[in-house]
Amino acid sequence: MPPFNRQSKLWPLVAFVMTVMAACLLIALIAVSSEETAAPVRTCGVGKVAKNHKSGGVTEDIEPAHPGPFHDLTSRELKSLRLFLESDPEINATKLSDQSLGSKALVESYVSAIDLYVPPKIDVLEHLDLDQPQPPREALVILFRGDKSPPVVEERVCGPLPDVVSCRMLKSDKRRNPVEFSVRPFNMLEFGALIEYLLHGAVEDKLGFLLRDSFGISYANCQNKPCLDFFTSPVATSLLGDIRQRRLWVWAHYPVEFYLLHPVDFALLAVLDEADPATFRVDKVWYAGKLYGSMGELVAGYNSSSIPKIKREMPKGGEGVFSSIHRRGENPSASPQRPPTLVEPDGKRYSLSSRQVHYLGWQFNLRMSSLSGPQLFDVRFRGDRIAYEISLQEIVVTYSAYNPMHQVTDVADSAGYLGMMARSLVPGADCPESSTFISSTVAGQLVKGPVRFPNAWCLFEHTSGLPLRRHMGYRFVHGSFYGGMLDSHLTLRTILVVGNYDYVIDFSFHQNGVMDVRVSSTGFLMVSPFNPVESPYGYRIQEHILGNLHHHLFHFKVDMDVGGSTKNRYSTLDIHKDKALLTTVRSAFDSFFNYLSMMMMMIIIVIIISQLELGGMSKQLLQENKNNERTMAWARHQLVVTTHKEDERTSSSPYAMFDSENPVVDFSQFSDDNDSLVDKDLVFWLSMGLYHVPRTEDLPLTATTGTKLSFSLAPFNYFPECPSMASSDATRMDLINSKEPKEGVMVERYYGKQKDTCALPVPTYESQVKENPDAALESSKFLGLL
Ligand SMILES: [Cu+2]
Repeated sequence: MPPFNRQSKLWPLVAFVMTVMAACLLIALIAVSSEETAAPVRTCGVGKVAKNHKSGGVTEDIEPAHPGPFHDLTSRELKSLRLFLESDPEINATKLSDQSLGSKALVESYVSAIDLYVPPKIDVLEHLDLDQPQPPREALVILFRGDKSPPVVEERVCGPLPDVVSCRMLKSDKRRNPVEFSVRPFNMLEFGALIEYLLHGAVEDKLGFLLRDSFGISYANCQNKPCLDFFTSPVATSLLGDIRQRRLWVWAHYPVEFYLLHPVDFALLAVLDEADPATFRVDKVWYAGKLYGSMGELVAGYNSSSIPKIKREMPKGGEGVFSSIHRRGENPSASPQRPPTLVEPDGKRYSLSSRQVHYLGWQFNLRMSSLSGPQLFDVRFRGDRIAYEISLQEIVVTYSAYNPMHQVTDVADSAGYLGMMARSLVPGADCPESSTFISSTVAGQLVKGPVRFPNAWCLFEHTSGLPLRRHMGYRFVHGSFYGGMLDSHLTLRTILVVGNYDYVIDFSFHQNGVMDVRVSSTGFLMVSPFNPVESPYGYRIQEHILGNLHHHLFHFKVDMDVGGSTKNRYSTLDIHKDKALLTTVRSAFDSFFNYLSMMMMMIIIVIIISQLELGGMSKQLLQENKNNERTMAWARHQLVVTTHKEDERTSSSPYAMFDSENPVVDFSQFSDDNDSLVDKDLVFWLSMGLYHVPRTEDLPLTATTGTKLSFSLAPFNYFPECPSMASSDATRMDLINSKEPKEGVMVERYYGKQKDTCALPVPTYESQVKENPDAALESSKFLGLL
């Protein structure tokens, strides 16, 4: 067969193979080009961002050039104020670059804290409601005047911001100014001096050998190992009988995570009456369950072996110790999976701009008071103002114990400047990853210039998984139908870390016009060294420690302006077996709402009506007007109603930790004038509390389950029907044909039939932390502000 013929017979085969290859190439080409042109899957929560939402749902960190009346002080304002304070000859604040811990620390003029001084309400309302110019912005400055004789604490109002021209002394009928130096808030300057002069000085000199003998460790000379840690319990001036005295119990703890769960049975009572740290001295000493009049007395007894002694070894730290919070134990999940997460399939339904939030009919302004923590202003629903101000006032914990340190421990946490304790909320742990994180900017003694804490707040929309409302009509005779919706709502959260405890504070806004304020407690317990004599005061929860019974108390201010009106009435609805009696409360004395006795009463704020629901009842057990109780007079009642007064801005002060001999703010005076409450601008002062009996399950951390306290503001005959009826979140079901039920059911989703998908956002927190570790944990910079 000639080659030609063979080739001619091969041609059809070659042609076929070529055709197949060409077809394959074409298909591949089409596939590649369609991959290039197909729309990528949208990331959940991104893409359809609500109007004015400038942050893209990650962080809100823009400081406006012209901040509104409630906006926190901006970096620019803080910087220019600082310069004024340093250059003003009367104030002469120590320059930031000159600041040091130790010897000079307390004898100069120090800026302890700076906060926005919110303008008077009347001026703000004229601005908001009557289009008047915005009142000038001013700052409240707390100055430690160690340079004065006698040293004092001054509160000054400085303004106008940003170009300050004067700092006047704050004048108020309800609080004195200046304030005794002895009742000043805690501060790192003092702690630095305490360490230098007492712990590393006199205590190490006299008791170093005893501490090493007894506990294997002392406060100093620890040979490159950690030394004893310390914690302080203030002794209130009412217990001392002299407001000029300042005493701290300084307890010793092993330096093991977490140190407060490792107390050793040793403490000293430090005398810090004078500003000059060279005068600091030790008064009494507690050792092995006994109190000694001086360090010398203890040493003499120890050397002669005439007193009980202790012999303990330093506990091994690391992941295995009971007090660490590394994961441990058998994982109930054989193969770990991620927990459920939140997605916002169509983007965010809220917006945030210049600290003002809008969400499905709600509107409010948020701010973080450096001194007292979270505050909301001008809270509105459907355009109507409900409250002018909702703010945390104070957090108190009172302890009981046999040992003198815990016995006197009645902690008023605003001495730690509550707002400065809100930092570093963690996405996916403290807040949903979909949250918008909001920064706070604060200034203090030990930092050069304003400090920005990036994640001081988080804002997120979520569902509790609970229906807000629903009904399923099953029966033909009454009609078969269904209507309901999940309770999707917006929550603004901050977490205040006050020493050992972490307080989670949530403000939630529901679609039916109800707003909740909730406090949950978590964190570490503060415990005592175990001793059988402590048994009436708590339970032994580990070999060496006893968890002391204590009482958490929280105080809130709610300045209600229902329907935008500053003329409100307060009524109670007394519920009997067969009737409910509405009573208008006419005076402040009559407004005292006490624990337990009136459980069946509702509180109603009349004119255009709103309802206040109280939760978290617990009676303050301290004896009235005795010892520390005087400084927390707000805790005597669950509710007190007064009329709005600029002189009664806060129910507590940063001095409350020490000032019970003569409280700087005495809340009991707020109702002394027994104001008429009829058609007046009413302020509701609410206290909530929780007894905490520590148990082994509080180790290593107290959980938030069972520790939540809350109050709600709800419309009451305000709207003709439930406002959530307008929500497109609802689902309705009907029979397709009510006469022929077998034809089936029709499901209506009011938000439409959307079938698109979105992809989970890629977590970015780890890379943010890599970029700026100090945003999460202090790692390269000291950000201590106190
Ligand atoms: Cu507790």
